[in-house]
Amino acid sequence: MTASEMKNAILHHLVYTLGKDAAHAKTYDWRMALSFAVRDQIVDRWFEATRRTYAEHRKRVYYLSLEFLIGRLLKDAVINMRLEEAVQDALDALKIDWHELLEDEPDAALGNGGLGRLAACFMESQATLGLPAMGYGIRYEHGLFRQSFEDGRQVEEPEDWLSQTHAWEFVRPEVAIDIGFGGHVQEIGSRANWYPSEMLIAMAHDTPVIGWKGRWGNTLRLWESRPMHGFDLARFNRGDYAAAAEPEALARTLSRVLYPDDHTEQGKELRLKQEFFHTAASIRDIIRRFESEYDDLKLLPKKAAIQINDTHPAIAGPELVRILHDERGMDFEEAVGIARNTISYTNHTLLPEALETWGEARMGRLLPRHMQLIDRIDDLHRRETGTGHVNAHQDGKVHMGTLGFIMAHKVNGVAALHTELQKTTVFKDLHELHPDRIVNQTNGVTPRRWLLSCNPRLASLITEGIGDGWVDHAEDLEKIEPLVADPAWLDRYAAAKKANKVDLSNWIAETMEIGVDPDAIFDIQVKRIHEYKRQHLNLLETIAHWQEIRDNPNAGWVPRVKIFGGKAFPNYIYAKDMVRLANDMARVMNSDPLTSRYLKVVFPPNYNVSLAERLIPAADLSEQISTAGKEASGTGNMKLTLNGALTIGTLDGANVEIRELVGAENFFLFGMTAEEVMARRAEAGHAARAIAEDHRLARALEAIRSGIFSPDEPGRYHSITENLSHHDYFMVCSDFTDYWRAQREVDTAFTDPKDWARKAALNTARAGWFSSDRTIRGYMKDIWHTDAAPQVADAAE
Ligand code: OX2
Repeated sequence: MTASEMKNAILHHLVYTLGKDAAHAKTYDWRMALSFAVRDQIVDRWFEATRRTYAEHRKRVYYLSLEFLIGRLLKDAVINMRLEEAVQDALDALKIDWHELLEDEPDAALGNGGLGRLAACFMESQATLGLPAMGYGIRYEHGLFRQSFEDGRQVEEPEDWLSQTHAWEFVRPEVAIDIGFGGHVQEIGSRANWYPSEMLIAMAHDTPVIGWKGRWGNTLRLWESRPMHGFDLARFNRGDYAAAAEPEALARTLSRVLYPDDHTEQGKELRLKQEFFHTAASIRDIIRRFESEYDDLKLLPKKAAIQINDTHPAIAGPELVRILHDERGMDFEEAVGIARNTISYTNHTLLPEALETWGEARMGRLLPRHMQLIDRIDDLHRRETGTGHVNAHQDGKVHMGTLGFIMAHKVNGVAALHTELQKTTVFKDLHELHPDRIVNQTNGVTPRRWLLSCNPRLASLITEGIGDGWVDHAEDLEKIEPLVADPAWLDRYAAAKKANKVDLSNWIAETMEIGVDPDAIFDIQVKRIHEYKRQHLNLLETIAHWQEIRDNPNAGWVPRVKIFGGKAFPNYIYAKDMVRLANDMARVMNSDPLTSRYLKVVFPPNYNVSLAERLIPAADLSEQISTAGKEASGTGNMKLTLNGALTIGTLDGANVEIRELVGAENFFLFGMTAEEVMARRAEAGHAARAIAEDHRLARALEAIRSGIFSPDEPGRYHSITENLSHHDYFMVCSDFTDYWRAQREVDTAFTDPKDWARKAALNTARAGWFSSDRTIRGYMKDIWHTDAAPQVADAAE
């Protein structure tokens, strides 16, 4: 597409789709017009992919996830369709600022963190690889809350990305699926009819997901809940206005908000209803699509693979059995076999508090037939394995992890260490019964968004050196290794990083009124705020460092900017205290004339995908400091590595694999191993001992206690200091000394800029394996048993 064709397309949509005259068009109108013009380019390719999938009777992958953290879509679409030049030139001709349009797009935050972002990267990689696939999620009216700070405290406000038209979706009123809850069951022999007492409708909204060079397009289908019976006109006419609207309001609440929990199990009825709503609509849609092509349900595992993203859609097993057995008349055992061979389950966490359970009473009331089927599935599983002690329904609860495991042919962990720990902890008994079921698929991230799009300076330097093959064969990044030996090239690598840091410094100055030195170490910890991720370990080290600088302000310190980003679950008081402490520290330290040249603390609010795209390219140091054994994988760690940040980290999650690939000498390792953590935790008084043995740690804790950071309320952080001194389940104190040592190694390494740049470039060169393309290929081979389709011709540049 030429620039002038693009310009005409934009103007056409401005006038005929948006009904706006160019003379009065605002940023929003131009952005929408551009989005529609770009979307037009995608649609034919998307259709072509669908046509081929049907014509060739290909197996489909269905990715069921309660979260898709997709972020903004415009730049992604422009880049993958290779329309950047045409768009730039067209907008120049129209005198419209491209960056202003990009910033105007709402950030679709239909997820909490890594789990949801992984789903989004997977959608993009599936499209890039030409794998016929469909993502199923919920079209939350309000995504993850918007975070702001008031006096340093986190304040949550509703996020409303849908208050404007969503440019990328197509509404499918004809794809409307009935969903029931409650009611009673009438058993007829082994089978049953379920008569729900409450009904609503799931309506589909489709967003095309286009792969690199437009070679393939898949669909992200998001369900919106709608009332089965609309508005009650009779009541309205009687003047009962509120009651007339009530059924509608109730039905719509199901897709109203995303639960803002990352790792806490939410024992809320509405959450269970959301899960069933999402899963039942998706399963019914999958069956409908299957039956439009085939008439033998026994073929289902050959033609469809259903991946459930954590346990949230784990009711898929019983629901599929219910359809096959109760509705289609298939023998029960055969139905379980078919369901199991179709479904596979990804586990993302070992934290006990995050493993979902539902009380049998609630489950029995909302899903009476499913409750019966779960008992029969347990019964069959006991007979199959000759054991009595592993049940999904146990101790008055339904354990969704066990249910997911029993109803899947493969269960996967998300990093090598996590998968091994699964076998010895959460799924120990199940693993002994089914030793071939657990497999590993180490996570990955899409290099299109997380390098090509977010870091154009580095991306073009790489492409200039080795061509653009790395974009869809990220392992090719290793071809830059020979360039790393060339001092001139390394200077350019360092210059690209520096320029990104200058951009970020300017943004921080403009938006937060904090001046930071672009030559300082940009030390970044961005992720959900949680004790296991240990932002407080970082904060304590920051305090200790600040104190040492104050002791001796002229000792030639290596300047640092500590950058934090992340949201705390609204009910997680401890995590919110950590946020406030960081902000209180920032206030005190940034205005300290003795230290502020050397140390700044910056916590931009509302961390989301777009902010990640801004921060990550500017990072020198990536903080991956979770208690070993607790972070299943991490994916931010991969994005930062790819963008040339060196990691300071524990042997946890994918850090282990990152370190192996980039080389131990290019990684700052510290802390106990998962095994050591378990042993140390068993020792009484471990925290007190660690504090007694490290005067820096003791002094940092004392500073918090003294109220230096909260003079108006000295006891503000009592719960943090008390917890760390006496309990410290996440081993902050026991890992502090080694963390301090590693941080000083970082300082020393940074004083040799050439060697630092070399290490950083080697991180980029060796991070290609962490592409989600590699991960998806792994799922295709080991779990889905499916091939990619021959792709549509490349979109020309
Ligand atoms: C996250 C995990 O905490 C993180 O380690 C992992 O990288 C990510 O999932 C993607 O696999 N909710 N979020 C996660 O797990 C749960 C549960």
